[in-house]
Amino acid sequence: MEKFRVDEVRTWRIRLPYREPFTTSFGTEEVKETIIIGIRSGDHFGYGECVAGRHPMYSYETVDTASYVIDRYLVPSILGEEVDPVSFMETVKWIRGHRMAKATVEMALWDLYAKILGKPLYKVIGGVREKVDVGVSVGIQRTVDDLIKKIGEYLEMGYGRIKIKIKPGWDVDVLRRIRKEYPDIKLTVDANSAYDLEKHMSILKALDEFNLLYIEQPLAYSDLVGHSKLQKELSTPVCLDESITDSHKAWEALEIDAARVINIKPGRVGGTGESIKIHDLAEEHGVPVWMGGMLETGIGRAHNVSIATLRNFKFPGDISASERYYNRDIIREPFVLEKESKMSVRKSPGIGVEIDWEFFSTLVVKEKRYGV
Ligand code: OSB
Ligand code: MG
Repeated sequence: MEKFRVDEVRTWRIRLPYREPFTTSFGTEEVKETIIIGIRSGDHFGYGECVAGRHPMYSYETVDTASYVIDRYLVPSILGEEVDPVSFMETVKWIRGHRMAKATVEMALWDLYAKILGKPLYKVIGGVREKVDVGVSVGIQRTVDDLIKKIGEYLEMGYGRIKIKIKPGWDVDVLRRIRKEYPDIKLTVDANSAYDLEKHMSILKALDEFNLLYIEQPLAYSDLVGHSKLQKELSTPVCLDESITDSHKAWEALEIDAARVINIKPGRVGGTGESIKIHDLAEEHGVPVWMGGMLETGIGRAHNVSIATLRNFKFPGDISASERYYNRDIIREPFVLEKESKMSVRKSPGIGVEIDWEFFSTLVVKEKRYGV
């Protein structure tokens, strides 16, 4: 892999309200607060986006811890240095965890690397398709009627796979209603760790009757053995999301049959390189993967679409159109849903999107520049 010199790094903390609040079993988010990083080598810029939330609910990382790790450790490790995305991850291996912070930088380096080569990122990493299958993740609603209406709207727009967020008390009855209205749609559920193996086994077993593609992250993020035990009781595949923090965890889960499907979020696992490792490991175990989402802006979304072109991405991703998340995206050409519930990867170099700087500048709450 050809190395390049990092001449300048800029970070922007931005705040952008979601079109509507997004509720999961762990809480409600109303505003995207994130870090966009821009890394320059000569005339080329690569961009990355942090997926950490404002509060440590989905992960221990937050936008503040990521900001700290990026400023204190990651930027100094690349500034003025000859790097590539793989060597960067080697260099910062000694920093334990903080994979969302690392991914922010690593993914910007991939974008930059591909731009220097003058090739689209998906080609550089060996993607095999130009359009990826996508779906939509629907948050917990005020009432079941509201949820049914919301699902109806997304189906109307053309989304071919619906994922709903569940938690104890918002599960079996809700699914029964959905299946009554929509017996044949591709349907999945995501519990974000809301269930307990001992306490909720009967509810979890009852999920088997709804013909779900998989059940995402029912138990605690640290509980691989629990998921393996649960899988023995269920015919529906268990899918892991927040449990899979890196490729080693993926290997552990695969070895003990704790995950028959894996949700890969590059921003969660340390970036593109680690995502490819998990993708390959899962494939060796005969396990399909799909692209998760963290309500990203167009920058993170462009990375996710590029990576979802890899061979073993077999289920539709949580990659929806820009307008599903935001009234206005930070990129010039927002992502749109195409026919047959697909989304196109960009063909220009790198992740192939351009920031809409005029709009972007109105969202910036803090800006930093590091020069050589
Ligand atoms: O568990 O997949 C999740 C959003 C924030 C935090 C966790 C999750 C999600 C989603 C959103 O489900 C998926 C998307 O970006 O469309
Ligand atoms: Mg999830």
